[in-house]
Amino acid sequence: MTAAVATTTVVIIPTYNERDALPVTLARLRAAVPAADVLVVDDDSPDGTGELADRCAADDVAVHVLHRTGERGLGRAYVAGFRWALARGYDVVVEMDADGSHRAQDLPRLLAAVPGADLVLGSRWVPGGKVVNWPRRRMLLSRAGTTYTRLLLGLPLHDATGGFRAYDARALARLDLDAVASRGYCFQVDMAWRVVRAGGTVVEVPITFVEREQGTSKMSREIVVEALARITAWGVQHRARQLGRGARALGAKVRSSVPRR
Ligand SMILES: Nc1nc2c(ncn2[C@@H]2O[C@H](COP(=O)(O)OP(=O)(O)OP(=O)(O)O)[C@@H](O)[C@H]2O)c(=O)[nH]1
Ligand SMILES: [Mg+2]
Repeated sequence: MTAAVATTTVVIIPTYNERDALPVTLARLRAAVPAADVLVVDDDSPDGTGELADRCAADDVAVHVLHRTGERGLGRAYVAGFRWALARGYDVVVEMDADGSHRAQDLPRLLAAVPGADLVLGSRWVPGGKVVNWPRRRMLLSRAGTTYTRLLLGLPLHDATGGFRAYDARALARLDLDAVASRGYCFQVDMAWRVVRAGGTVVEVPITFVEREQGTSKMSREIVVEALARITAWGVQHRARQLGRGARALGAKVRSSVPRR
C-alpha cells in the first residue's frame, strides 16, 4: 500500500496599509484551514504592515513574509508570491485579500474544487454567491467589468475580476509569469484569461464577499483606466486572431472548391 501524499497549500495575501485588518484575517484563516501555509506579500506599507507581518511570522511557523521595496502593484506582488510558492513546491496556490472581503470559512469549498480544475474562482455572481455591504457604485463596476470581459474576450466566466481563487500549481507553472504586465485589478482577468487560453479548466464556486470593515481601498481611477485599456486591447487582438482564423478557413474552403487540373 502506498501512503497518501498530503496536498500542500499556500495562501498568498498581498498587503498595502492593512495594519488593522491583517491580524484578524490571519487568525480567521489559520482557524479555518490550519494545514495551509500563508505568505504575506507587503509592498513596504508606510503604516507598518510589513513589520506586523514579521511579528506574526515569528509567532507562527506557517506564516511567511515577502517584502518588496521600490515597486507597488497588486499584479507584481502576486507574481512575486507565485514564484516564491512554485520554488517551494506547493501543490495549491491561493489568492486572498487582507481586508476581510474574502471569508476564510469559504476557502475549504474552494480547495475542495481544486482536484480536476486548474483554477477555482470564488464567484460573487453565480447562484449562491453574495455581496454584503457593497456600495451600488462598486457593484455596478464589478458587474460591468465582468460583462465587458465576457463580450470582448468571450471569457465564459461570471466573476473574472474576483481575487479569491485557488490555482493548481502545475497550471500556474505552465504560464509565462514574466509576460504578466497587469498592475491593478485587471491582473485577475489577465490570469483567468491566460489559464483559459492555455486550455485549462476553470470552476466557479459561490462565495460571500463582504465589503472591507477596516482600512482604505486601493481602488483608484488609474486601476479602472488600466483595466479598460488592457481588456480592450486583449479583446481587439483576440477578435483579430479569430477573424484571421476565419479568413484562413474560408481561404481553405475556396481553394478546395477550385477543381484540380
Ligand atoms: N502588495 C500589495 N498589495 C496591494 C496593493 N494594492 C492593493 N493591495 C492589497 O490587495 C488586496 C485588495 O486590495 P483592496 O484595496 O482591498 O482592493 P479592492 O478589494 O478592489 O477594494 P475595496 O473594495 O475598497 O476593498 C488588499 O489585501 C490590499 O492590501 C499593492 O500595490 N501591493
Ligand atoms: Mg478589498
